[in-house]
Amino acid sequence: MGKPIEQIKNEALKALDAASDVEGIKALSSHYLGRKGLVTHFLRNISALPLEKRSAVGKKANEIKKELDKAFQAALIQLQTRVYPAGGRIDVSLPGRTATPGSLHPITQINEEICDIFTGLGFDIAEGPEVETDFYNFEALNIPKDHPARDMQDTFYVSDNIVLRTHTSPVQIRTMENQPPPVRVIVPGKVFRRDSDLTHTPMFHQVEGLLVDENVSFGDLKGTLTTFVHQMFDDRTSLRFRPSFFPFTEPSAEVDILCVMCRGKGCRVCSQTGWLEVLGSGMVHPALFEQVEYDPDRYTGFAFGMGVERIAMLKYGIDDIRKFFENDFRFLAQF
Ligand code: 2NM
Repeated sequence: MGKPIEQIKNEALKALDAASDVEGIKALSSHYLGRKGLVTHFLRNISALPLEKRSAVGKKANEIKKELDKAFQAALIQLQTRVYPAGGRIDVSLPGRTATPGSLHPITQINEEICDIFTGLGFDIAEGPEVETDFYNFEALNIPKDHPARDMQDTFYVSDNIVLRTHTSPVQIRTMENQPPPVRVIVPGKVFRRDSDLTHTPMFHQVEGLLVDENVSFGDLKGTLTTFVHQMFDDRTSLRFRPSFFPFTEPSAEVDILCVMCRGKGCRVCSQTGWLEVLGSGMVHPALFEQVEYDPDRYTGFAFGMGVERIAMLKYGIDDIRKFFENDFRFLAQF
């Protein structure tokens, strides 16, 4: 008959204690409970016992078989639980879930491209508050009390004297207050105007620039913006400086570029004119220098401003500005 069943059980439990991996436990289970296992063998040989012993020994052996089976199962589960602390069992044969890589928002990309071009020309980047005082947003910029831009219809007022900035120019004023010339900065950031249609959203992004030094001329303005346009689009893109008016610059000019769609032939995008307006610019008004205590007889400067969404729309051929802010991945994933 071989070893008594109690001894087989004790040996099995001792071996199980020493087993440290799934393979080891499965081997033990097979060694004791498998088709040719010791317990199985013992049960099969019960018929060789004297009749009066068979029932009790058989009952005991069956109990031990169950007990060992439970112990092996429990050991396996415990081991698997220890390896995967989340508690679940992991099917390592399942394919992995692919992580979809994100990408920068197209406005962020174009904003960075614009900033890279100007930092390459030696400009520093300046930033400032999006909630401004009436003084920095309007007064210091020579924008008179009755100017239409100051109307409640056009500007978000937080209170009588506090507004959401309508341009990033207040940061240029703050920069000049904080340092003497020479100044060479660009100011990217969010701005807010009460306007909403195919080409306007109540929040949009601007990059404005300011350069102040001795002997700065309109020629420096033209050269700087020409270099910018040639790098942003390509160097076959001609520029046209068209006289205009801004309270903070004199003289002022709108900058048009040759239509990027039709190259001047005339199309829907350029309203058959062959030209696209992309920048405002001018020589800084002496009243602003007085305001920040720069000597207007010694210093001159130029300034300019552009809308990042507008540049992005022209560069990518997008006809509705609102697409940038709907957060539709099918749109955003294209850039
Ligand atoms: C524009 C157009 C023309 C401008 C002026 C200033 C400064 F420095 F004087 F405050 N910053 N930006 C400016 C001039 C902005 O945007 C269409």
